[in-house]
Amino acid sequence: MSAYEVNFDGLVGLTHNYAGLSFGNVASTSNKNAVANPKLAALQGLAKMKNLADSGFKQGVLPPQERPCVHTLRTLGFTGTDAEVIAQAAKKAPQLLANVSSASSMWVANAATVSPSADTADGKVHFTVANLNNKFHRSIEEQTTSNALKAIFADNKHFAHHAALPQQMLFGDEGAANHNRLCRSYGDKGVEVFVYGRQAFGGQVEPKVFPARQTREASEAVARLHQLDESQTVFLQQNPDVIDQGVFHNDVIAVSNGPVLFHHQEAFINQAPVFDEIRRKLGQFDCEFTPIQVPTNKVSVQDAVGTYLFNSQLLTKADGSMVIVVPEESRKNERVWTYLTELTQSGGPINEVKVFDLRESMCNGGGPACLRLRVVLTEQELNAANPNALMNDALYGSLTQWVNKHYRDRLTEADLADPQLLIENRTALDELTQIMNLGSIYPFQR
Ligand code: SUG
Repeated sequence: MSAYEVNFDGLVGLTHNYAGLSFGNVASTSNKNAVANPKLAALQGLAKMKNLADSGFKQGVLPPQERPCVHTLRTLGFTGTDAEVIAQAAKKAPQLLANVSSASSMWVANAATVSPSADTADGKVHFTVANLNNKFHRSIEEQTTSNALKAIFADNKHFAHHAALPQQMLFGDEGAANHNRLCRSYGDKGVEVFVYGRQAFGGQVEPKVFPARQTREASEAVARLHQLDESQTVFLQQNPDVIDQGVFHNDVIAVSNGPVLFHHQEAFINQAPVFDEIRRKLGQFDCEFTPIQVPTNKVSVQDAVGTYLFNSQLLTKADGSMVIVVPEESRKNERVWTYLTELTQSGGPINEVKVFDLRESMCNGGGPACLRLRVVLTEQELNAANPNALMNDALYGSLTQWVNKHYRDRLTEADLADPQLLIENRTALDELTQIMNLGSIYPFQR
């Protein structure tokens, strides 16, 4: 059956700021205390969505979350009015206030893992919300993420929603950022490649400096929940040495599309036998596995982390060839740009580069691929999804107007203590749920 890959991008929230919350994510820690521009961040994201929609790709939007999350502060013992809760947290636990104020839900590659209906035993599209257990500021995203996904993919005839895995290190799950699907074309059965950073029950090698966020145990649980057949599932370990160099998710060093796996030479361990397994499993669907390996002598791991070459989107164009969507940082690095020029002229499947300025998100470690969640949908499934979450001229117009009306153009960590920020958030999000016809998805609306 024919199907589309719909990229749902996270809309950047009103509290986008640089609090240095993500140990192991070099951009996040090195930009701690920089001044953020939430309005620019949201407009940069919207410009990418609009450009890709205009180029003929199916594009969706996922809403931001209520921040600061007063609800979480209350569960941690802060009391009084909302303004009092924020004031107390700002005074007694400013780090906590920064955590519950992060706009990190914009990186929706971490929102959930999604398996298309072609792969699942019951023929439904399966979603498992990520628990994001490794970072407190991200672990509080799951409930609203679940509400938003259910508001967009509501029809249980087509869509199956699973709650996040237990909030425990053993089941550390970071969603689609560590999940790749290989297939001949989107509607065909494919092979789902789950990449993990550590095996909790395992004794395998682990990173020494930075945490491995995704466990094999979590990936296996998601594969079971999604009713994936073993003959269509592969588990591959990320190289712990690259995690220690700042590759905190697999999507910082590899990206897939159709039969192509574009990856760095050092991305995985035990690569050869697992690639053979992928080749064999794809073979059953008449699909030829097409890895494109980037050698270290052309692009170092450091270049990959600094430019987000692999945090790119690979999109299939109408004629079957692919475009690679990279951030401006990839153009600025001579080695990476030379590589990209060679790649697109090599006669291989990728023959065009698109460059976007996503600087505000990049400074927190979020490139083009972090900002999007891939959802493969048949025509029928697409028709069943909430149309107000699909990008077009009208939605782009309403959302840019909405951003210009509500967002600040300057935000520092000190500003998070301003009780007005919460009011601005709630006013804006209330309006957004109407624009996108989402119903009541936020704690303040329930
Ligand atoms: O989880 N940064 C995010 C970036 C996520 C990128 N996602 C993917 N690669 N798929 C993270 O580390 C930084 C927040 C701060 O420091 O203020 C942050 O959460």
